[in-house]
Amino acid sequence: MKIKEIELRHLSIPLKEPFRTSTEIKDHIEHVLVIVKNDDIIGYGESTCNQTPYYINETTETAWHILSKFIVPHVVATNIEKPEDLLNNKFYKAVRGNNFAKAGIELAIWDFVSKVNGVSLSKQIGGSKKTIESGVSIGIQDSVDLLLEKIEVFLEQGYKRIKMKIKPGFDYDFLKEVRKRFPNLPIMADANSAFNLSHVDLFKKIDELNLMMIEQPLSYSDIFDHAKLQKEIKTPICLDESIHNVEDAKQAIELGSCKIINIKLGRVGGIMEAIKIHDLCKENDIPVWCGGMHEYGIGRAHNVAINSLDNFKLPGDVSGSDKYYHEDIVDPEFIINDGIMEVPKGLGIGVQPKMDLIDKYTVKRLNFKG
Ligand code: OSB
Ligand code: MG
Repeated sequence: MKIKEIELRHLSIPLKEPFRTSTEIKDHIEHVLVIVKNDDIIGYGESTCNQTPYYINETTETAWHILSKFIVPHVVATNIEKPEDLLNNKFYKAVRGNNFAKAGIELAIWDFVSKVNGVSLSKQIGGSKKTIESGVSIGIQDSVDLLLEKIEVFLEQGYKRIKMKIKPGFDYDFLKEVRKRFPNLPIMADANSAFNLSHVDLFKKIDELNLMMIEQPLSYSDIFDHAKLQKEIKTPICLDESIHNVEDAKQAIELGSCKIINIKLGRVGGIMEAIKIHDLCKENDIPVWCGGMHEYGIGRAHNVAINSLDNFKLPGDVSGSDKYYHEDIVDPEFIINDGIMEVPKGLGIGVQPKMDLIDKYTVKRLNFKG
């Protein structure tokens, strides 16, 4: 299948509410859409790194730079029968790191190839689940009362697992109040690397609260110290920022750095690497779950598809479109019923991009023709 045209779009969409983590506060999300076309078929991908380098070193602008200068010009007009053909493209392969940029086009190719094959993306990648369990990630709030109020609202909407962001000073006391109010709720905490090994005693105290897991407590680049921390505490550690590929996952598992892994398609460079990590974790009895980057509907559709693999045993940060945006760029939007989301059955990503909304939120576009 010859690709005839690839289009890049830089979008900027306001969030319904600002989102605060240990590293930043965001009120809108900028992602790059990658649209791969021939005469009959269009594949859609989303580079989901955000506009700031405070979660990972990539940004929307670096993804744009890498895609527009080093990848897209060398992929347009090539033959792609399967995603491996992209991964074996020598220009694509030569780019080191920049996983979120590379994932943008990898995901578009997966959608494209599934549509060529006449199947859903979930089916194309070997997914077996028809529905997935959905959790919700809540940013840092100004007070315990506000946090409890937020949680109530999401529980009323049917979400069954709550993740709250933590940072030094917004940690044990807040978690304790949430646990007191909701004795049986599956609760997890995400530190986005805000702590270090001097905080071991704090984590031992957090052990009392029976959390499902604590996500990325230590440095964004660390695997070693997490192993030391995991030996000291009962709460399972889940790695997010430090896992970029299957080799990182292998080291983390062998060292005992975590008991759970968060897979984000962008962070690991796309679906192919995500499947490798999923399979390795399955062999090692490490459950995985799908993390989120405040995706628009296109990125969300890819998340739902990967979530349909069987070792995605824990609810992911794949919430309904209305948790994030006033209007999403796909039809239908993603919705949650009693904490459950359906895996689309249509071809490819299974949802239809709304070009009028995509135009409305586009700040920059570039077309490459073969
Ligand atoms: O650490 O999981 C994270 C959003 C942006 C960057 C990093 C993270 C997050 C979230 C949001 O937690 C999850 C979501 O998309 O709902
Ligand atoms: Mg995280």
